[in-house]
Amino acid sequence: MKYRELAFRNFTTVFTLIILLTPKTALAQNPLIIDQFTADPTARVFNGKLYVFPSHDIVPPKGEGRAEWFNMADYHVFSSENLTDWTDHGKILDQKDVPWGDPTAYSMWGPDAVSKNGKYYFYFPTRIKGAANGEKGFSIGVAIADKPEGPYKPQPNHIHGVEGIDPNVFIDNDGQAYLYWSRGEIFGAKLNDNMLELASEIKTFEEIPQKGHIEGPFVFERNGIYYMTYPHVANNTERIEYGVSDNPMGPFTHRGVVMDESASGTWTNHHSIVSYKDQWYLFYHDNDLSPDFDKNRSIRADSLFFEDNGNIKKVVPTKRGVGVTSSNSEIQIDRYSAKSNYGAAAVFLDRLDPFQGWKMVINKPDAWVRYNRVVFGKEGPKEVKLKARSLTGGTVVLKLAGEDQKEISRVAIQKGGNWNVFSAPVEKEVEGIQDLIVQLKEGDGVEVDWVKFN
Ligand code: FUB
Repeated sequence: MKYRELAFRNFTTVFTLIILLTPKTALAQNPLIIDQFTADPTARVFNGKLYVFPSHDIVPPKGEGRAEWFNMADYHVFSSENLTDWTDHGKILDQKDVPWGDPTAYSMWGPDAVSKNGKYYFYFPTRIKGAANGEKGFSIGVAIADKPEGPYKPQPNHIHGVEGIDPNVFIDNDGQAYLYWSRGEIFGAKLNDNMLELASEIKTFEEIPQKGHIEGPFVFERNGIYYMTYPHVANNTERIEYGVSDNPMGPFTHRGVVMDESASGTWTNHHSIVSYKDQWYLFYHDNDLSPDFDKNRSIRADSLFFEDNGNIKKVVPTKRGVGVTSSNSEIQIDRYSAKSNYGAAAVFLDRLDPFQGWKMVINKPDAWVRYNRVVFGKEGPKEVKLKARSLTGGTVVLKLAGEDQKEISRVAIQKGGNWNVFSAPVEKEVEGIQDLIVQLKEGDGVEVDWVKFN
């Protein structure tokens, strides 16, 4: 092989490796991740950053996995400092690398991760080698790392005595760790200091509803109250409920519902609750990127608030999600905070490729969409750009929400079938954090992919 050819080959190999190994960053509203399916998110704060450990729904290779069911072969971890920019740190564990697990099970279900004594412990369920289908064949394993992003090394064996799925580890203020999991009911036990073995009898939380499927426990503490939260099918599909106690091992008294059944009809929900930079959040999932098949899910986050007596206020799912959005980024108004109840809808850019995301279709005069928490710099924007298209042409007005709904710009969208970027000057001073309104003023309809200020 000639020197130049060899040099080129080496260059492309190194370049490909760099691309593969560089963590991918993306901007997000809800769902948080749109280039792959994700479910069962456990959010944890490590070293001042928020990490999310979800499971990873996939469509398995032909002839593998289980048709019309959950299929998961590995786990990724994601992190964010501002809850807007998310980094995918890549794969942290594969079913093929679990010594005790069935490498063909596609059953890497809801995980958790905690930190103790400078190490990171990743808890995950999977089917034991040689076990039959069903939750009975599952156990929970641990993989250990020096950093939240891994690499994680799985232990040779699963945790002795544990049969089931959906591990959750809670470490109390005195350092004692507890493991909770489910298998039709919710179970819990103390963990040894090494975080790898049970250190007490297994308790079944019988006070938690016995009727209707129950799974996915998540325990946390706030102001001396221990909260046991869990998805439960009280009616048709899972909703997130909770009980409280003065002891991490219960008994828990039922207090209410954290999140109602999903409007989309997605049968599962699975969540975690975390406090980050003085705000509480609920991480959960729905089927945003797969409206016709609810076993390909997508993780979401919304703010969570407490009543003065410690009760959790019900969380209403939003598309807007959490975090602020820079006015200089492509503002995805299809992830709106609110919209008129006529003439405005978010639809996929390409129905055959949901990973491309959504567009906003506004097709009635005065129909509008509001996108909250856009951050403008001190200088203020001079120009606004819209990626849009319109078969008939139209005028889009941009306003700031507030009492006088100040109009800041008018953008003419020329008639034509192709996507184009249209711009117009911003006529008013704009600074600080603003809620933006995008409204159709003239024309029969426009489609907007994003809005951006310069
Ligand atoms: O993701 C597979 C299973 O679906 C989880 O383990 C359950 O909690 C439910 O979300």
